[in-house]
Amino acid sequence: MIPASDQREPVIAFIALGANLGDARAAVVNAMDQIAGLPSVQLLARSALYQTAPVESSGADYINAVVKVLSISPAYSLLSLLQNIEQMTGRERPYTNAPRTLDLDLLLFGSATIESEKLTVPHPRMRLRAFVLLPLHEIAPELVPAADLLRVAAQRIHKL
Ligand code: PH2
Ligand code: MG
Ligand code: MG
Repeated sequence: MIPASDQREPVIAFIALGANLGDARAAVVNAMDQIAGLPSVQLLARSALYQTAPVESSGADYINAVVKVLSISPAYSLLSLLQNIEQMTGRERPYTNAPRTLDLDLLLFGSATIESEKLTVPHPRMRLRAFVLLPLHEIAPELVPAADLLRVAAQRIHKL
């Protein structure tokens, strides 16, 4: 068994994108393009964009999406590549769940379960959030049980 941090084989991963500050739509589309351009990543699928009500957050509606990638970067390396892309948008973190120019969250990394201070995979709140589950369901329906979709049915979300 190879520890998740040492893997070099390609692994299928899912990344959630979100933004609600500045030109959120452009930020999410640009981020998808930047992820597609990472040398260690192959973009396999991208969901549509979704306009979503802030959940435990404030400010404007979010633009959300999910992408499916094949990564030869291990989970922590992929995480730091994603953080670099966030930083390029001028991401600031004044307080928890503050409105943001771009948020990139690693949802799933193959079958890995990772629990550390830096990274928790599967993402601990992904099954509670329509803004993750609906775009994920669009590109990987087998990963989203109908019961999960029912549970988030009251959250406002609109496919663009
Ligand atoms: N991200 C959060 C908190 N709340 N709400 C929406 N609609 N979309 C998000 O991406 C989002 C959120 C924390 O990262
Ligand atoms: Mg997030
Ligand atoms: Mg995040």
